[in-house]
Amino acid sequence: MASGKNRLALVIALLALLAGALAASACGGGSKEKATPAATSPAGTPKATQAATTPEAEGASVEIKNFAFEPKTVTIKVGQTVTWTNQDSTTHTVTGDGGIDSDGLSKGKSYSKTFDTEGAFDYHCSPHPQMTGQVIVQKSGVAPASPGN
Ligand SMILES: [Cu+2]
Repeated sequence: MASGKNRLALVIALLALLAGALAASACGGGSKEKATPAATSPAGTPKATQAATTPEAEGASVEIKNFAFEPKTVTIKVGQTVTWTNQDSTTHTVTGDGGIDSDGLSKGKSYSKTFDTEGAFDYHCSPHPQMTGQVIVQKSGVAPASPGN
């Protein structure tokens, strides 16, 4: 059976030819294997841990309402600001220690004071001395460097 053997040889030859052609076309494409190692550097860590708290941006608010300061006592840090707002129809003042000294506040008016010294500062309303309050200023842990001091 020489014909069968010949056919087998022909098939093999054809397959070899095909494989050769495929290999040639693949290599001809110039597809070089890129073995460049990816340089993974950990230097790109995001700096999201920076302190976003600025003491100057915070403080306290006090309402003057029904002949009283509400809240009666506020606690802030050095460098922070207290703002009083009069809700009464009667004119009140904010007068006291530590430079607390407002003009007469008619309804809706407000007075702000920034405290740069730690301590407890009592205040009252001039026309109504029974109205009292207190601002407690605590030392700030991260006081910004002020060359003036
Ligand atoms: Cu008053």
